Amino acid sequence: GNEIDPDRTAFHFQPSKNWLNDPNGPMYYKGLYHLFYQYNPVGPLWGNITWGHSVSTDLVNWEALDLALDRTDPFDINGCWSGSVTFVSGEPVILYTGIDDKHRNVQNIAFPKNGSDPLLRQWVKPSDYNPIMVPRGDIDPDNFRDPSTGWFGQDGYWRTVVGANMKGRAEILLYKSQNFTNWTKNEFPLHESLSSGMWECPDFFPVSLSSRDGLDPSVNTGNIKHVLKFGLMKTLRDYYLVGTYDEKKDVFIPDEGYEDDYRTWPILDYGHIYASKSFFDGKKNRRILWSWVNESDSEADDIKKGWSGIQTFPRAIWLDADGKQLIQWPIEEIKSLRKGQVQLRDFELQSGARHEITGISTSQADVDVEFELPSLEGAESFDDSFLLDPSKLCDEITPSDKGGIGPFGLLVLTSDVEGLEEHTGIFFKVYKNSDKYMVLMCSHLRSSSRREGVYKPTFGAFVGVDISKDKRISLRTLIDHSVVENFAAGGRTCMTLRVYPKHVLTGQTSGLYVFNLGSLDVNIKELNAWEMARARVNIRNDDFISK
Ligand code: DQQ
Repeated sequence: GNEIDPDRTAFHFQPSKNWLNDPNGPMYYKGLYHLFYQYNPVGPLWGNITWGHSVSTDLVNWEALDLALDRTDPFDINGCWSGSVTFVSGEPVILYTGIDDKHRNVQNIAFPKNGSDPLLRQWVKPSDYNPIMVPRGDIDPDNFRDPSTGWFGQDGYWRTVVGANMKGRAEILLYKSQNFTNWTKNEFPLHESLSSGMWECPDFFPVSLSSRDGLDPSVNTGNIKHVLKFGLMKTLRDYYLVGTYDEKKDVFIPDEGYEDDYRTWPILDYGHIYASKSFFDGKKNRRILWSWVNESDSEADDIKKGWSGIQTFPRAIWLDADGKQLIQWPIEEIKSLRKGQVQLRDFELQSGARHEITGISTSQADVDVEFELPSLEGAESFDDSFLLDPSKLCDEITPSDKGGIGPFGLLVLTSDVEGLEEHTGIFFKVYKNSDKYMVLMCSHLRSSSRREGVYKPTFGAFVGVDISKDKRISLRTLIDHSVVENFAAGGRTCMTLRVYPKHVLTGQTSGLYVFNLGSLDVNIKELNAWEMARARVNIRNDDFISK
């Protein structure tokens, strides 16, 4: 019979069926937001990669269009892989990676067939230009991909960067062009690394040091920095470096303290995302980030449900006033989905307490909580070896260990009040390391699901915040059936989780709790939780129904 698919999300972007991976070429054009994405049109596993395409007026509700790019030409016959959009004389142009008839990675260009169609339904890939970049010399033809959004220099040249493996060295290759169709590789890469293996999906953009506003990719004056963001194939995580772009030398110089050791680089999201892509939203002058969230259940499950992969809820991103950290925060449009609300104020969460948040349904929810500590005395210390591996420290925290400050936080997607057999914890613990107080953020997935074949790691991160100032730490959590996005300290540290509760299969509803297992009482300064409405996301008649 027809059964509601319990893992399907209500306000996250996903196609009506089949496989999705990287977000591609997001843009705002003539009153509409566009999102393209890596898409297998014939099945729920990776393969036959094309560009799916959807449009939206508010980044919340989406209408599905036909494929934007398909495998039709010798230069992309084996796949239309990731790429970006650049506005050239006001018109959007796509740069993307094609897997050609010789199975090489090449870069291609595509133009709107009809620029006056705001839906940009059809794209042309002129064979007199394509491919526009081919792997020559030391470039490994299997690892040369993902052209970035272009930017325009004072010298009248366009630039774009492409990730490449050069005999074991990761290079962010820089290409230049006067007309956007004929490209020449620069002698030097924008940046390179020996430590980290192939870099995928490079994203390079300016950020303001004095405002949360986003900047057009070509801005290179004023009180700004540049960010180079990328995915490492080796760890399947996205990292970013903050630094300066020297346009004359065409190189990116990371700020002081940089080492060529990926274990020391900030991670964009310490949970489960990859291949993120940002764009400048000219409508609201902000930079918006999309990230692919892969499934953590088994391939057999994906085949059964007929789909795999979602995008994070769009996040505004900007540089913190400290000039070091990127801040990510769900875009304000999310408020249009909020319905019932519950609130706690100055609520004492005593040592050992667990308190249920009732009055709203919590499998589709937006939760915002601020914890306040009476003191930082009694914070435990940890071994320095955990500094580079916070998830290991998180692994050592168990419910029976009555620590110093924390663990305190949220339990989400819990089953039955008695026993909470299924539950996912997102929590904090405050430590003292040398003379510094450090906030550890953890997420335990070990009890998130009783289903077989689900990947249930522990995630950990040190939150980039100085808690000694106001002794407060905040957590924003978006819960949407099988995804939980977490934003600590106003978006300084993010952790996205996939959770596959089994209890919902028997009609049980999920619970939400605040808890404190530390020996110190914690005050909930304020907690607001909203039930969320279902957005209209690529709906077709057979949607939300499986089997
Ligand atoms: N996914 C695409 C590639 C990219 C990778 C292929 C990252 O272009 O490097 O689907 O997830």
